Amino acid sequence: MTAQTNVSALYAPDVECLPRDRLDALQLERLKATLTNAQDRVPHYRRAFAEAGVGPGDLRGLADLARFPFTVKTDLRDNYPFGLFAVPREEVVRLHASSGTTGKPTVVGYTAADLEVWTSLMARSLMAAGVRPGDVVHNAYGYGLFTGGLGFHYGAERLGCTVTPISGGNTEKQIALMRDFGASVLAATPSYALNLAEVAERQGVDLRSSALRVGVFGGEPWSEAMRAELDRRLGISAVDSYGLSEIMGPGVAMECSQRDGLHGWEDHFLFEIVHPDTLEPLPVGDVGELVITTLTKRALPMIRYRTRDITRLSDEPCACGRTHRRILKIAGRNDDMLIIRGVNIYPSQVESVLIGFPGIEPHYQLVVERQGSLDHLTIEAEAQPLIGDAAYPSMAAKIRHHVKSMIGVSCEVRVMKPGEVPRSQGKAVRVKDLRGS
Ligand code: DLL
Repeated sequence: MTAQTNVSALYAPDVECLPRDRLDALQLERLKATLTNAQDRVPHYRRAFAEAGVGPGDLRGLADLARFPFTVKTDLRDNYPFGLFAVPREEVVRLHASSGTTGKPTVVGYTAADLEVWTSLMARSLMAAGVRPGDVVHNAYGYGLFTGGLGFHYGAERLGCTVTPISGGNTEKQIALMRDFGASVLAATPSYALNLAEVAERQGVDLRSSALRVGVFGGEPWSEAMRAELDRRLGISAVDSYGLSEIMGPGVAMECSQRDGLHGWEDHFLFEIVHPDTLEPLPVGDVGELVITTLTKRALPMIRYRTRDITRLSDEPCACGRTHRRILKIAGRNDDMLIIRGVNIYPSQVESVLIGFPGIEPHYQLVVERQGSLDHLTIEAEAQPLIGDAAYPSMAAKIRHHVKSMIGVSCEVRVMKPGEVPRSQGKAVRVKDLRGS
């Protein structure tokens, strides 16, 4: 790709290519305003800052942010529903929420100005991913309280695309509409994209020879092996998209067409990596927990929000010309990490082993049980349709061996019949945790 075509692919060239020192200066200015606003308008932050003995006046450089307290998911729950809002409820024009498996949902709010920023960041992100004005975007992210559907919807409209607001589910019908409308972009969780690929193949529809060109996938961890699988089965370039509702929704970070890490939009967010146990800030390049501070959010400013997502940052120059640091592919959430006989593993590592394994489909679940004082892992992996069940035991043994040698963990493997592993309609459930039952 020439420099010229790279430059023309930028949505906001001035900001996306801002030199590091100017990005730092912009962050510092916005951070000061955010901390002051949070202290003045949100009792929770006032209290937390006082307890830590810090205030906005202590911020001389970006490194001083480390003196401020973290915000965690329970802070949102404890202040349910609107207690962390920094504006009167009447100024909040949109609410979203994450369902949460236990207890109260996490509620987030947006002013009209917040929605404007979100929309333009989504348009910027889509452009970075290779989407162009005029594309037909099949948006299979869930619409509703989940931020995926509406986030992509408004961003794609802003960019000048034609959007099909299909949401998740009704998969057979989705294939027909993709074909009839000439969808060139698929926006979905990677697990639902796989479900769509499978249903299309079953219907005899070859999406590889359709107009489909780009897949914008996120909302859950997925491996490079899954990327290669989706590229191949859908005939697309699959690009990673990261975000979380507490910070905004999708549009926090997006891969460019280099597909080598996600540019985090540093004019609106400040990214840190901290040690997951000591919570000490780590230098760029080290692996740890991603912590995000919002720099422009009005309704719900977030100071040092602990995402629980494990990754690392890269400030290596990117061939696309964008200067915003990259967040490398997220291995998984701290909470999803399993410790099996002392070995830490994420579902996405198992995914990497299973995808491409002879006779196995890329559908899987991990079952965790307690046996005595130890956690025991069973991998449920699905056989391809033409494999007779007589072959299942030897396939299971081979997978077990592979998992042991690639990840270093001993587990049981159950080969399941075609269709037995539940298909994703949105975010896939990768772990069945039977330890509490
Ligand atoms: O999943 C927002 C989103 C929608 C992002 C659509 C991208 C596309 P939540 O429901 O609040 O928001 O879930 C956020 O999902 O902390 C990660 O653990 C995980 N996650 C999101 N994107 C990725 C990704 C949306 N690309 C939580 N890779 C985050 C790995 C991801 N994990």
